[in-house]
Amino acid sequence: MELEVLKEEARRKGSRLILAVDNPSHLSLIEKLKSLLAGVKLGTVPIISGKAENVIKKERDLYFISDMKIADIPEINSRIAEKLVEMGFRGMIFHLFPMSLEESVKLLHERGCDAIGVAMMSHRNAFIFEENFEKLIKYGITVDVDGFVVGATRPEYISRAREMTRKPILSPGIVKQGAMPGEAIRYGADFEIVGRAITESPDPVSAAEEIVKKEREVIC
Ligand code: O7M
Repeated sequence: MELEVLKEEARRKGSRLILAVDNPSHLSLIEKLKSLLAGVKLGTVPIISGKAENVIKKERDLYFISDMKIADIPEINSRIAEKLVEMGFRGMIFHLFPMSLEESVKLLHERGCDAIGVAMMSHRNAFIFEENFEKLIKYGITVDVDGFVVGATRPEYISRAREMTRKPILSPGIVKQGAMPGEAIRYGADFEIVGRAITESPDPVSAAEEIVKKEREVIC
C-alpha cells in the first residue's frame, strides 16, 4: 500500500503534516485542524481512553494512524492489529526490532491498511537503534512494511533511509524536540509528525498553518 491514502490526502491538501495527539483532551482539536492535516497519529493514552473511536468515526475522511508501537509475538501483534482496524485506524505503528511482523503486515494489507515500522527514534541515547539502523530498515523492506519512522532530530539517518528505500518516511521530533519544521523533508522525509508545538499552542490553528507554510517552502 505504501501509504497511498495518506499520500493522496497530502497531495489534495498540500500538506505533509501529521498531527500527533497524545492527550485525550486534545482530540477536539482534530476537527479544527483537519483541513491542514495529511493525517492524524493517536498515541496509546487517547486510544485506551475510550474517546478515540468516536472521533475516528466522526472524521471518516481523515487518515488515522495508531501509535501503540506494537512489539509483541506475531499472534498478539495480529490480534492488536485486528482490533485497531475495527476501531477505524488505516495505518499502525510497530517496532521492527522484535522481528515479528510478517503475519501482521499480510493481515493489514488484506484489510487495505498500512504497517509502519520504527527505524530510528528521536530521543537521546537511542543507541540500540543507531547500532541496528540498517538491519531494521532491511527487515522492514523484507516484510514489506509501508513506511518507516525516523526521528527528525537524526537527519543523517533520514538521508541514509532515503538512500536505502523509496518507502515513505515519517519524522517526529519537530519543534519541541529540536528539529525545525521542514528540515526532515529537506533530508528526504515525506511527512512530519508534530504534537505539542500545535496541541499545546495558545493558537493551534496558526501554529499548524505556520508549520505547513515552512514545509511548503521546502517542497516547492
Ligand atoms: O511533537 P511532540 O514532541 O509533542 O510529539 C512527538 C510525537 O512523535 C509523539 O507522539 C511521540 O510518541 C512520537 N515519536 C517521537 O517523538 N519520537 C520517536 O522516535 C517516535 C515517535 C513516533 O511517532 O513513533 C511512531
